[in-house]
Amino acid sequence: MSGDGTANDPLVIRHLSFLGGMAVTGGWRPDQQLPEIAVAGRSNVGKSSLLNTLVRRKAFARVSRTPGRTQEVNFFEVNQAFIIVDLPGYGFAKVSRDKRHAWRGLMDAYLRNTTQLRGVLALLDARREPSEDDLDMLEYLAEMEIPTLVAVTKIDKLGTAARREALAMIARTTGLDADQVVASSAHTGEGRTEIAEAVMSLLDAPAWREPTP
Ligand SMILES: Nc1nc2c(ncn2[C@@H]2O[C@H](COP(=O)(O)OP(=O)(O)O)[C@@H](O)[C@H]2O)c(=O)[nH]1
Ligand SMILES: [Mg+2]
Repeated sequence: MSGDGTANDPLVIRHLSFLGGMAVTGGWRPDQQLPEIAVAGRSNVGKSSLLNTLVRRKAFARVSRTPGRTQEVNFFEVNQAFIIVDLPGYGFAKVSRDKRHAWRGLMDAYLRNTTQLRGVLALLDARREPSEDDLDMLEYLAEMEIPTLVAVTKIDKLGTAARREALAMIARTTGLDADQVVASSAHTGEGRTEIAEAVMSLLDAPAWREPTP
């Protein structure tokens, strides 16, 4: 069951709007004082696709044909109740070293400016061994003590045996328990219900930190 009906859907979408993007560090962020969930992962991991699955729209967040280009933090309001923060993808091989480190800067800028963050959905690609950037991101989130849910994307690309191996490899490399990692697919909708449930419970948690002056 991938949760296609809305009867047991933990996240029924009634209203969606794109609020805007923050392109430069210290830049704009929305006025809305709504709880936020941020989504992070390397460029091309399937972040936009998973966001679309989560909000049940085909093309709400743009699925990119030119990976590594957008270096923006984008804000989407859901049901006038919370905000999904689409963080820039990192680790695209063809961008310069400077740009590779821009992720950290944007993440820091976002964190400095939010008092609303409840948690991060961190994505890893099922077909790849977690990169140094992936591990850096997870370590960074752990150091900052930000509640984090890890989801593995594109699981539909693997057969039963490969899937088991991939999930074990990812658990081993990241040091996470296998049951802390949600297998997901934007194509089949697998994992959508579990991720939506986790998002809803993160939203109920207290803010990750008090505002800094
Ligand atoms: N098979 C499969 N392909 C996917 C999935 N999610 C994303 N993709 C493909 O991966 C590429 C990058 O997706 P996108 O959502 O733009 O990744 P982003 O750069 O992380 O936002 C696109 O060609 C998608 O069609 C998935 O769950 N299964
Ligand atoms: Mg994207």
